[in-house]
Amino acid sequence: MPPRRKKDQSAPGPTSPTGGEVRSGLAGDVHAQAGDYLTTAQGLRLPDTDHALKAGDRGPTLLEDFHLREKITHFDHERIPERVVHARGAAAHGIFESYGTAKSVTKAGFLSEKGRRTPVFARFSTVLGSRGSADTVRDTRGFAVKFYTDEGNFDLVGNNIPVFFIQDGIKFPDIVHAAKPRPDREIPQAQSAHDTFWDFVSLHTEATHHVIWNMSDRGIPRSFRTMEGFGIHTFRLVNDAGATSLVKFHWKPLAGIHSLEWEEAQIAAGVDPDFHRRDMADGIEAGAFLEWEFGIQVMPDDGTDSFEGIDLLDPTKIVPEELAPVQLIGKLTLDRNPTNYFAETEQVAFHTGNLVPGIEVTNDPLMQARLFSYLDTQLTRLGGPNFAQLPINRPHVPVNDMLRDGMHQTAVHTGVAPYRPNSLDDGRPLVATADEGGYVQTPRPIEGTAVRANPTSFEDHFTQPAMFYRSLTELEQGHVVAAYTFELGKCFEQAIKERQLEVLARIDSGLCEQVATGLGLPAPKADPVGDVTLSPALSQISDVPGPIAGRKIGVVADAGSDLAGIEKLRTAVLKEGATLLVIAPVGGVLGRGARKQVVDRTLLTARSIEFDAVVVAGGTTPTNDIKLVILLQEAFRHSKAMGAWGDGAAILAAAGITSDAPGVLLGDTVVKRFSADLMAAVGLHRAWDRAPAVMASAVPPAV
Ligand code: HDE
Repeated sequence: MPPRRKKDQSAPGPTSPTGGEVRSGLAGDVHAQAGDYLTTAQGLRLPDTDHALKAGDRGPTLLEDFHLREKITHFDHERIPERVVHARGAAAHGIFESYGTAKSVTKAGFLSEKGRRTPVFARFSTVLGSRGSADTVRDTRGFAVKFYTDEGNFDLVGNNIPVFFIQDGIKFPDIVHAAKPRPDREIPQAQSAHDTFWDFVSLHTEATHHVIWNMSDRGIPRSFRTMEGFGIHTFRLVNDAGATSLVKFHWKPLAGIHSLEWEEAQIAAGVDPDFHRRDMADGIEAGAFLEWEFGIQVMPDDGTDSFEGIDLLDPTKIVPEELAPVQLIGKLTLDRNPTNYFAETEQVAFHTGNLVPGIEVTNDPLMQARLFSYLDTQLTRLGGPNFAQLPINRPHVPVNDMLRDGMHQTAVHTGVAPYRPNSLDDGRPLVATADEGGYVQTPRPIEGTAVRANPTSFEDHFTQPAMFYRSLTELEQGHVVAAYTFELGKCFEQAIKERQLEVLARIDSGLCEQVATGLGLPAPKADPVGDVTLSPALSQISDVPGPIAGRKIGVVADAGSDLAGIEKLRTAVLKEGATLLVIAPVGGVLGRGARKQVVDRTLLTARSIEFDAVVVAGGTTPTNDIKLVILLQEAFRHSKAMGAWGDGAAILAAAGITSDAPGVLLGDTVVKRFSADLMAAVGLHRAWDRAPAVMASAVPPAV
């Protein structure tokens, strides 16, 4: 008898078309890994997969070994081309629940019906790096969501930055070639701190707005769960009565918007290149799901394609939230990890042209080019035109598309008349009117002369970057200055640095002067943008503590520590959906019985970047282990909440951390108050009052 296979532990999946339970949770892979015996791809049972067939045990390998050849040939072709951009990504399944509040503007059922739940798959990515690059590099993040609605798939393929580098899709290969590694040496990987990037963006100044967002804290998010998301382009929504509105889509993270410190991002890139994907996967596994509210800014569709002087077809412009508030229309919860990275995260194919009735496109020239690109790219990446049949890409509604044959056709189509009109298949498939769910574009007048040109309203490249910069707090502005100074400091060509300083001079003279000082160059004179109306919503620092679900608190301890105190703190932390990790000099278990504490990290395996707060337990024996000093000092330098109870304070003090610094909490014991203060401090993300002193040493002084 063969050994019994363990029952699959993954979440119960849907039922396959043939009625069987689908083991991986994806529809349609009923034949994968079925049966108990190892077989060839043809189903032949195999007696051995450890030895090739040889002429004698020392002899040459025989060509007739069809198992060896099949195994190696398949292995040789395991990789598919990675995405040209957004190659590095991680994804999760979830549910979108509609609040029903969008009913007045769209007839799309998944948005308009209160309480309707729609399955989704969301993939987050960096843009520049290859598949194996680090998560925490300074870059834009992709935020792509596939909604499997009951009217077909809708894909919102957005980013965590609300504007884009270019106004016209024809420039996309240029910006990507400039930002990718230099073609001669293929360096640097996954970053914009190099000559070709700054060469291009300093010449192509429509990139200025996107670049300043990249140089801000938005370029180094703390985690996927703390990122905002944006559809960027203006979409046209259509309601039941056929009335249209122009909208911009927003994702608002319930965990708040938080970013890394630049030094943290750099450390994480080496210490834990999987920092973001690990946070998402571990969080989901621990029940700390990722959550966003979905919102729309609604602008009248009055034929001008503009609003309050802002050209809504220009993807380098935002509509400030103070002018058009974000109205919340639903909630996204990511609550299930993929079962197989390749089958789901790698093979998912997003397409901006995957639309449903009630959601239409506009004439934004960037959006128009995307409508071509996403279908086209899958032909190479997924090896032919049948990628919509892959389980992760299949809509959850019946498909009857008259598309036939092609590479990797997996459907066994019936009927003889995949054409319309026909009589041989009884005239089927039928076409649907709008009332029957057919996607009927709202008629819109199109006229004009064929020209290669932008409207003049696209010409202002500096007002909104100035609005962005001046709406940030001083601390956030300091980060922007530091980022430009770092990136341009990594360039070799003097002319490129000087030209970019001229761009900065047109945004804001203070910004330009500080970066110039850091580079040791004279600040050019230019006419910067004059007074602008600020948009406070652009700053991500808040003085109201947010939820801490999914965050991590590290507690330094050893066998002599107050283990009962640790347990009390753990109980309080778990109640908020956060995690407590014990850090000790060596691994194993501290204490015994009810008070025992398992060591989660040793001083060798712990690094400050993993923790949102670091606390020293009372009773811990002082040590002069340099790794502990580095851990505490880094957490302090990165303005994280810190604390100690009892004589644990002496260990903090030995690392130069005393209670007079903001955000350092000391208590006699772990009483309720200590835990509550600690969690409120984590909810603020950082001890912001401590940050200026730390920044002062990192940023060139204002001139
Ligand atoms: Fe993309 N983009 N893009 N892009 N994009 C791709 O599609 C492209 C643009 C975005 O997780 C590719 O399947 C062109 C804007 C995300 O799988 C490719 C233009 C925005 C993802 C492509 C743009 C995005 C992609 C690469 C200019 C934000 C990852 C592989 C007209 C609103 C989706 C693929 C995922 C992926 C082309 C502009 C976001 C080559 C030509 C603007 C999040 O088709």
